Amino acid sequence: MITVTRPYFPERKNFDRYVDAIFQSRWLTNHGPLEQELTRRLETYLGVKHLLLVSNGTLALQVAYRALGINNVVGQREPAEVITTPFTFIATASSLKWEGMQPVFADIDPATLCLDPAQVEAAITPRTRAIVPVHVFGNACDVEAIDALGEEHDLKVIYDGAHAFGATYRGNSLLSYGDASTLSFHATKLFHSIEGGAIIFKRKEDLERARKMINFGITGPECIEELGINAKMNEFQAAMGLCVLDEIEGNLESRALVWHAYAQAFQGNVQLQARQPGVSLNYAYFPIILESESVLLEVMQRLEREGYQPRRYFCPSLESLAFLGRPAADLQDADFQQPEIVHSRDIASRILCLPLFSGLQVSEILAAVRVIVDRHQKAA
Ligand code: T4K
Repeated sequence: MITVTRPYFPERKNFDRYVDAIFQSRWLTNHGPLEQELTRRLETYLGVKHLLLVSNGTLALQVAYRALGINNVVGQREPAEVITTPFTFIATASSLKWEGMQPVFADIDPATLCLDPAQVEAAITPRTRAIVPVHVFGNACDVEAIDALGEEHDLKVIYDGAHAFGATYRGNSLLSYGDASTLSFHATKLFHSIEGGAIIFKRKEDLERARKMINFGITGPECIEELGINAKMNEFQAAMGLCVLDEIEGNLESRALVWHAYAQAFQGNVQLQARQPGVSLNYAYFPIILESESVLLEVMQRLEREGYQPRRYFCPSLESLAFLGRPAADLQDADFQQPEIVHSRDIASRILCLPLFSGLQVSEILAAVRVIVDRHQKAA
């Protein structure tokens, strides 16, 4: 079965070299030498400063919220509100709820699939503390408009850049916008460290606060300065990250071949995500948007018969999940109205991510392309 993704496995010999270094140093975790090397190399590769490695992309979000103080509302009875997108992986919104904040969903732009800044502005209330947009499938959000809203309304902006590894916007790293951006290095991502993640902070003082937080707030043998958690990356994760990074160019080239073959085959046939002008391609995902959910279900069934397992990233649209909603008592609050979500619901019902990973041969996707294009021509 050709699944939607397959983890990248680097050269075994290269991995063994890093593992030998771990056995020699006798250092396994807590800011070891490989974690430090990976930090430096990622800052250079991504063209960013103030990067902090953490144990996964969900903790990257949670630690970023805390380091920026958005969950900490003194003298306020209701939880802080944070505006985010309903069209994303569950972790973007569940991490907010988990940290005691209330996700408020604003609708997406139906072409780029990223948060619509006008909808964000309409959702701002006196209780709003932050905006958490997602560069979904590696596309850039409207970062200028969103950063301007953050400044104008004194809101922190944390971009969930889990899909945006290596993406640039107008020549600079897409991860350099907002107060912070987060990354996921999960095994299924184009760059991975088995599990892992990173936060890129705008300000050095936020990085330093977060660095303490991910090691229980400990700053010395008898010194615990503040509340913290364990979110450190260990040396085996860093070793995998280093050898995946050693081979990143070949990985990207291989993904690019498949990505462009899909793009060429579907151009003018099937609706594709509109790229934000100025954003580079990182070949992270290949989503297609079908005419309706029933067409999507039929296409999925036929693809499965041909040996493909695409995925409905991201379905359902998250505003539909009751456990992310406001507590019942709050619902009577006249101040609050969950903005109406139209586009995210619609897109979530008919979007499908096709198989895309390094090593997948263009010839292996042809049957999938045929199934989809045939179905489209039948419908037209
Ligand atoms: N924000 C956003 C926007 C995100 O997309 C994510 C994660 C996060 C935050 C949180 O970051 P992390 O805390 O995860 O670092 C996968 C990933 O688990 C998840 O990291 C990712 N987003 C999400 C988009 O995709 P699932 O539920 O689709 O994973 P799973 O296990 O079904 O794997 C997908 C396919 O990959 C399978 O069909 C087979 C293949 N696979 C997977 C694994 C783990 C393999 O062949 N081998 C493997 O070892 O969530």
